[in-house]
Formats: sequence, C-alpha cells, structure tokens
Amino acid sequence: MPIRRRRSWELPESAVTPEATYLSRRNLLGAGVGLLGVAGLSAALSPFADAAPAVGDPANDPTKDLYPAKKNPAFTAGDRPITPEEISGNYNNFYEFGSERSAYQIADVAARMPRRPWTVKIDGLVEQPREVGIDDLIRAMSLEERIYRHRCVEAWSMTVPWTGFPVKDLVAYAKPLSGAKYVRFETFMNPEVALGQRRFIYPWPYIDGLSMAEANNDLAFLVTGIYGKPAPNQFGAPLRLAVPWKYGFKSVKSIVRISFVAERPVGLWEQVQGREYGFWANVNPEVPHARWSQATERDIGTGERRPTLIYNGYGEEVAGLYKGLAGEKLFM
Ligand SMILES: Nc1nc2c(c(=O)[nH]1)N[C@H]1C(S)=C(S)[C@@H](COP(=O)(O)O)O[C@H]1N2
Ligand SMILES: [Mo]
Repeated sequence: MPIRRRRSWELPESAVTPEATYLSRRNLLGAGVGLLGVAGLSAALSPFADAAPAVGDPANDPTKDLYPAKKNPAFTAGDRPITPEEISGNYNNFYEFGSERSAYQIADVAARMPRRPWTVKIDGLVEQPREVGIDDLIRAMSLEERIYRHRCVEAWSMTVPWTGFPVKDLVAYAKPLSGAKYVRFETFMNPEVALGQRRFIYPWPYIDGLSMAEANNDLAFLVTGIYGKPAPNQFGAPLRLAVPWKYGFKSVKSIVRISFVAERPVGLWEQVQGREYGFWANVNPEVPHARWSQATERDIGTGERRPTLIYNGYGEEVAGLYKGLAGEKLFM
C-alpha cells in the first residue's frame, strides 16, 4: 500500500469500493483462498510479457483515421477543467483487470487486451439478430466529441472529452421489436488476459443495462475514443457506454454484446450487493450510499472536493425520464 496523506475532507476510498461491501480483502488474502494478490498478479502476467503489444495499442487502431471527430458544441466542460489524461488514464475502475487500483496500474494490465478481432453481437428482441465487426459498426455510425462529467459511486469524478455516437443511433441500427423494454450491455470474457475474471467471487461477465427510454435519450453515448483519439484499453476500448447522469458503474466497458430484452437486467454490482447498488443508479447528492455520503465528490484532476449535483448536473436532459417511476429506487 503506498502511503498517502489523507486530508480530513477526503473519503477513504479504499474503504468504499463496492467490493468492500461483502468481503474484506485482508481477510480473504489472509485466508489464502487463491486470490491474485499483487505479487501473484505480476507473476501471472509474465506469460504475456512476450505477447505482441501491438494488439492492445490504440496507436494501431484501424479506425484512427476517424479522429479527431467533430466537437458537439452542446456538450462542453463549462466550469470544470478537463481532467488530464495522465490522471484519468491511471485511475481506472476495470475489475476484469484487478481491483487494487492503488497498488498497480490497471492501464498496464489492460494494455495486453487484444483490440482486434472484436465482434459485437446484437441480439434479443430485434428484427434480425446479427454480429458485426467493430470497425464496420463504428464506420456505420457518425462519430462526434462530447465533453462529459463522470461521477463514480465511490465519490470521485472527472471531466473528459469522449468520442463516440449516441446509443439511440445504435438502437435505430439494431431495429428492436416493440416487446423490447431494456437494453443489456455485456463486457468480453477473456480470463487468459483479464486475470480479474479468474476471481469467481464476481458473477462475470460484467453486465448492466438501460431502459429503452434511457437508451433513446440523446445523452446516452457509446464511446470509441477519448482525448481526440481511439480510447486506450483501460477506458473500455473498443466500445463502452457513457451515461453521465448515473453512477459510473452503469457505464459498461469493452462491450461485446448488446441485447434488447423484455425483463430488467440485473447488473453485476446489483447481483453482488443489491442492497447498495440498483438498476437506476442516478446521481443524487441527497441520497447517501448505504455506507457513505454522496453529497460531495473529489475531482481527480484538481483534487478539489465539490458539491455533487442531482443527475450529475444533467437534470434538464434526463429528469423527465423518471416521471411515472416515483415508487422506484431511482438513486442507488
Ligand atoms: N466491464 C467493466 N465496466 C466498468 C467497470 C468495470 O469494472 N468493468 N467499472 C465501472 C466503474 S465503477 C466506473 S467508475 C467506470 C470507470 O471508468 P474509467 O476507468 O474510464 O474512469 O467504469 C465502469 N465500467
Ligand atoms: Mo465507479
């Protein structure tokens, strides 16, 4: 554990990871149940030391000619400074590649993930289920850059320029049937490279979902790039969700399957700890997490603590989605 001075106003993030809800890392490690500790992880990585790094390198991305994409002036940083890539790219939640964010860099491990070939399956209640190569899918869409705020449920936040396309364009491309009420997003499975997926305490693959109304809201975005170039792997390349009015865990990374379904999907964190993480997970400073306040957040770029805003400041765009849903747990 690196020793770090904590200011009194900072939350102890190590104590508030979702994982801490149902297990104590120290106890599990102490019990020797075969978790990949930090030492175990670096040893286990050695088989990949010789793997061609090119497969995970965004500099070789076959869609790089599409960058930088045109900026959408409707989504700007406003009063928030853009979080530098050196910070956002080294402060990632991506449990497939480990959970000890502070002990080693998710970025280095994720860099081993091959970006191609990459196929996205579109299935469920659609006119014609299909599989599409990521490059064909990206080229069928119109890429744009949008600056979004991101608010993790662990009370940190960042502001970054994503490149991608609206989820609603994907919905139109998929042609869902009228019985489709939700969209379910699923991350890849590759425990050979994503060593975190060997930890059977998590119900892999990572999944989460949106209602059809949410998916068709203009703010819901499918991300292919960041900082004006194809996204480095740790951000969830080659395709990840960005739903900035919701807690970050809803923004599923490295998507391989998009399913249109009648039943509400139960996301990975809801499966793990349904008392603390629900389906809607909309940001609300007035509804505390079961174990900490959501009133403020730490900007990982500036280090400043700022007040959290309802719907992360996107209420004008999305509050209307929740009109007839007052009985639901909208904010966890
Ligand atoms: N597949 C997958 N997607 C994921 C996660 C994850 O562990 N696995 N973490 C989520 C959480 S908790 C957050 S805050 C964001 C973090 O995105 P970033 O690393 O790009 O900042 O990704 C989300 N998407
Ligand atoms: Mo998060």
